[in-house]
Amino acid sequence: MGNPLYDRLFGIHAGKDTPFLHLHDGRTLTHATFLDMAAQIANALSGFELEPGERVAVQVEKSPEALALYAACTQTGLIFLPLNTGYTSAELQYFIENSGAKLVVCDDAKAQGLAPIAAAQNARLETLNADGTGSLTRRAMGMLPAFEPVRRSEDDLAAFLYTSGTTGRSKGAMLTQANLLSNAEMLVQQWRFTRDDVLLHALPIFHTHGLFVATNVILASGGAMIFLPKFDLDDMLRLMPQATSMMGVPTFYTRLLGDDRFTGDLTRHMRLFISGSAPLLAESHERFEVRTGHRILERYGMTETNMNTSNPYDGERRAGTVGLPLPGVELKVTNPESGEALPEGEIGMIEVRGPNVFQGYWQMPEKTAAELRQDGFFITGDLGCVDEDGYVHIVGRGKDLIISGGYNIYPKEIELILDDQPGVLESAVIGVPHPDFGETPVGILVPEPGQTPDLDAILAKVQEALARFKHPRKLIILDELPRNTMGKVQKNALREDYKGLFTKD
Ligand code: MLC
Ligand code: AMP
Repeated sequence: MGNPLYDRLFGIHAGKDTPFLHLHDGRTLTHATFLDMAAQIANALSGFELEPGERVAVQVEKSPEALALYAACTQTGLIFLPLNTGYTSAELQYFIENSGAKLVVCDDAKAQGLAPIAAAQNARLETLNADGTGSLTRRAMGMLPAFEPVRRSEDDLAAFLYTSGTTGRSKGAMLTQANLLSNAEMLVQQWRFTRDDVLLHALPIFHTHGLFVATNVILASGGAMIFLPKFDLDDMLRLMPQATSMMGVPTFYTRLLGDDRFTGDLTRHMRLFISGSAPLLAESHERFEVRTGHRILERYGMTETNMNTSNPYDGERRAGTVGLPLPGVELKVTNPESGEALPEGEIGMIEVRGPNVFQGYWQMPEKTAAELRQDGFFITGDLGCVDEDGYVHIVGRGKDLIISGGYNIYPKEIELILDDQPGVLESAVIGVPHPDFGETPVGILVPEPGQTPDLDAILAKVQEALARFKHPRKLIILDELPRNTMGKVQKNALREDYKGLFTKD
């Protein structure tokens, strides 16, 4: 039985002196060196007396060691729970408590703030910094560079990823080894990844896109990554000629297109550009082709399902669509009220089923039941239709979600804080178009009678509670919120009124 996720992503590279990670500082780590590092960390983890299936909450900067920690969790049967590096202590407290993590790994700079939270949970705290130093790697250094993977099956849980919800509370999506493996191996085929590929990797590794799509696909194919700490335009332009492929959120593409130094010459060595996590404007798609001669391949996925649809590698890559359901993934469009399947071409709720679909939300049976049907179909919350050629179009969201630069923001989480502030009667947070991030949150406040809320003090409160990317870029005071006859706030009307705040039209 072995440990399928470890064996098929990592173990297959044992002893190979082939390049795996090309680093920002010019160093290259081979597969063998990386696996040695992972085994040393696995040996350190096994000294912590954790049982397979326990959660390891990880909030660390992107580094080879951070990736080796993912491999080590797989090897030791621990559940990897990566967290956005922007989260505040208040946000982290929830994730650590909710997941019941027994090991927390963070940057030295965050250790003091997290120590009481970890202690309250009886969790061990170790550190890992951006440069690979920290208590975890100090322990690992003296360990043997070999570790016999703990036996696991494809049905065992491998990772939790937290995803926010319409009620404001995040939910831990439980993903099995099979969820991750089936998607990664199928994408290698679909997108034709081979050991000759070099992926320009500038995404964070705490989300589906950077970890389970980009990294797992490269691991499964035996290729290499140019592994950058973050998206930096100068680095991207400098290193692109050494890559064969890139995966990015739409902001990557608009930033590249916004720079005159980005020319077709730089992309001559590239065979594939992939976009996802947020809608790519058809205009960006077309401008990119004019500039480089490459047609971006757009795909659609989510935390709970990994990848669901993709434009074809060979066939037509259709701008403004997310392509066709991937092999093994069933997709239907249903009436959001009745759940009945709709005829071809009609707009409704997108539902998906397949080996990629998660197991449910950790310890939230009601939320799981509300979104994951008994028959295995997951109700995505995305509205769309399927055209006569089978291409899926996403036309909107049934869920009240804002996507800023590929990060999801649920308005409720911000509204709960705004509503609590002195002088505020109620609030509504909406997403408006933004030239760089695609969308950005704006907060509309209704004051209590006779009050004038202090906007600076309110922003300071939001900053204390929430990660930077969730902060409203603007707060606006209105006498009242537009409501329909049922009394429901008409966010569409607000979005219409403020759509030009950050764009010319
Ligand atoms: C950073 N900031 C953001 C932001 N990223 N604000 C809003 N939205 C974002 N996405 C903050 C910074 O903290 C900074 O704060 C300010 O905004 C401007 O920063 P910047 O230097 O312009 O941002 P940068 O660091 O360059 O990051 C932008 C980005 C990054 C787009 C490159 O956010 C990114 O890599 N996004 C990818 C997200 C991703 O991987 N999503 C996949 C989810 S999985 P200050 O204080 O300086 O103003 C998923 C499923 C699927 O969705 O289908 O893939
Ligand atoms: P997350 O919960 O962070 O995984 O985000 C998943 C959501 O991102 C999906 O439900 C969609 O709303 C959105 N998304 C992902 N890829 C695309 C895409 N190519 N086009 C439009 N929306 C997308």
